[in-house]
Amino acid sequence: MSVVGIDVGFQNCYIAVARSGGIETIANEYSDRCTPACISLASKNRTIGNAAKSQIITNFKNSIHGFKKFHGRAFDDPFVQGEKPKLPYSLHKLANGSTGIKVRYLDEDKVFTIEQVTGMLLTKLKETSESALKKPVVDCVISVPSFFTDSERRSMLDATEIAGLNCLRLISDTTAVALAYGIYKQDFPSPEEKPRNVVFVDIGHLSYQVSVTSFNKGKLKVLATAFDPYLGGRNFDEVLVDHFCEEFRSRYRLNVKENPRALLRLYQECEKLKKLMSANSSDLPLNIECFMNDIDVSGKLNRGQFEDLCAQNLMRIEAPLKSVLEQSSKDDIYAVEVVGGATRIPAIKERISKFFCKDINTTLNADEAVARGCALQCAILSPAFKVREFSITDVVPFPITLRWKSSTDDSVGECEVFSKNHAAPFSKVITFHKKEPFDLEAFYNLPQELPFPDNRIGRFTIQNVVPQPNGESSKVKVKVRVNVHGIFSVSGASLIEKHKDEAEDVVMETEPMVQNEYSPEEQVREWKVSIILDPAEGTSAEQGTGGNKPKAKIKSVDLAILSSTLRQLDREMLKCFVELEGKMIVQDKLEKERNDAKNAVEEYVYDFRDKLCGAYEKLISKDVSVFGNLQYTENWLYEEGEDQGKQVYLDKLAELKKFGQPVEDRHKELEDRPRAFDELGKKI
Ligand code: ATP
Ligand code: K
Ligand code: MG
Repeated sequence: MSVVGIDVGFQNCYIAVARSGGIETIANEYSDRCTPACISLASKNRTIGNAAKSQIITNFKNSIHGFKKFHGRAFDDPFVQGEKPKLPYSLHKLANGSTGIKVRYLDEDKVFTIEQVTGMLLTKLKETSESALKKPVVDCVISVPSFFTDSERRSMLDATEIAGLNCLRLISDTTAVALAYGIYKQDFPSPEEKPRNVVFVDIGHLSYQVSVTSFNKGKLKVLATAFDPYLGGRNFDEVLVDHFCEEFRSRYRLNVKENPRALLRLYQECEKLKKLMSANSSDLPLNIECFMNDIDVSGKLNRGQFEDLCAQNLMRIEAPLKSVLEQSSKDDIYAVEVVGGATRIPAIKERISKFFCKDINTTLNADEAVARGCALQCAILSPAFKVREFSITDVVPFPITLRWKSSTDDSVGECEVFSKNHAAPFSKVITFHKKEPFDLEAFYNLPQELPFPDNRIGRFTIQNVVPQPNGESSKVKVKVRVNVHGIFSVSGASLIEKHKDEAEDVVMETEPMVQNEYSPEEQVREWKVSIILDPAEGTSAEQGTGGNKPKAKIKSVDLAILSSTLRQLDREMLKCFVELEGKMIVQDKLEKERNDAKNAVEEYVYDFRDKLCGAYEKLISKDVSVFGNLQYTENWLYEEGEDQGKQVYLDKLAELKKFGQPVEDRHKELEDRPRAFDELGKKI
């Protein structure tokens, strides 16, 4: 069984795998540990990762990048609408209102769902892992921003399914980092002692995330998270792009924003300049040849000027740091660890350091820590791998409330089932008194805190509820859960058949769920909260311990639940996407084989001709048909041989070899002869 962790970044993806020696970040076929989150579609195939990134400018309408945040979002979503004019490719409103991406692929206009697009990227990452591990990869752990809502997380899981992956856990970026930080440390306080609190900061290309996490020996507990979902390296690129657009307008009379290709080039050059500025404070040049209308452009900037231009962005660093400290009410911060590419900007580091009045640590690999944490989590969850015992408790980032209609009057009952920063994963049981099937509506109850415009989670219908034989309401126990992926669900319901002598109360019991599905040690806490809650008569609460009432005479019947969640991808559709992805994989493979066959012909022609002017020169007189044959084939490759099936190239190569092989054989014979004499000489 494979153990793989994947950091799917807005810009950059990393893969880490567990091998017998430990966790290792792996490189792709370009010997690059970073695989760009980029897919380029063409008339015969798709390219994904590094090769796609190099086509962003040449094939700009069909090269998809910067798509991670479209997961789970409607086309009409303000964020999606805000991105639309900035994108070189087209977005498309899907029948269910979701965001699709429209491209030209296989000479047809095609619309892909966001799950399909990320599915393509994951296919590539899966293949990279498989070639590193030399075995099939199915199980994995994938990171998502801590502030991803249910709809975004479910969409991400669907993408993993399309790629044929089995995601054991969606883990928050900052939690993965905390795990990578903590698992090897031996000097944490023991479980009874005061924990050690560490702040983790991850600033990537799009987003900024912070967490406060407490560590004791063998465990970590996330206390709080905060974020600015739209502050990352990209904002700093944008500032530079705007600056140079303005400069080029006045100096060269160029309207860069009207030319998508030029704009993309400017983005790339500005990003390079930004990175250079992290290491140099002197004036740095920006030169682009043949930028627009055959004009070469140039400009320069230094770090001081850059920081002035970015003042607005830099001001946004403080708020999430403040928020996370307030939420966790911690002032004894042991260390501040930063990761993510954008934390290399000196001004950002300074701001963070100043806020905490302490030096910040960069002990973790800024690019790879998230992927490594994911791989560690995968190793912990995998029964095939032995790792140090380590328990991970995450938080519910946004409070979740259930709402239901009273069965007796028009009133509506509501109960916050998960408060902000509640431990997760976690299950609770709520008990209702009902005579008929009923609906539970789940939603995020602090919409103003939600970085998502729709606060609905879903509707869950508890089916087959019937009254007691005597006509009274039945007791219905409903289990609600935030699972290992951070996704809420009504995961079970049962009808309790009452007996005369049973006490008549309605309770909401809380029970910690099995946290680590493969290590059952780590479970039950002694305490139990019981909240007495009667939907018909309002809500009252009572907290206590225990709750070990005798339950001998109770019989429970499982009830079916009908769930419909926000922008849920239809299961039939998903199956269809899995199949489509499979077809595209085959198509890419065939196209690669065809190209390889063509390249082999080309290579043979060039190689042989070189040798004819060198090593083979003496073997063949110039007039021999060999030259003609090579010339003919070369021309053919540019004309009708340009676009043929694989077999045509294989045949062509065989044909070439028919006359080439005798020449090669003769050459080899001549080469071997003096060598044989030499060896004979040595023996004598
Ligand atoms: P996200 O976490 O938002 O999904 P990501 O994980 O893809 O995005 P990272 O790979 O952590 O993002 O960081 C990429 C960002 O870091 C880019 O904006 C990149 O330009 C920036 N970056 C990388 N190196 C440097 C550097 N030396 N100086 C300044 N910025 C840098
Ligand atoms: K990344
Ligand atoms: Mg990231």
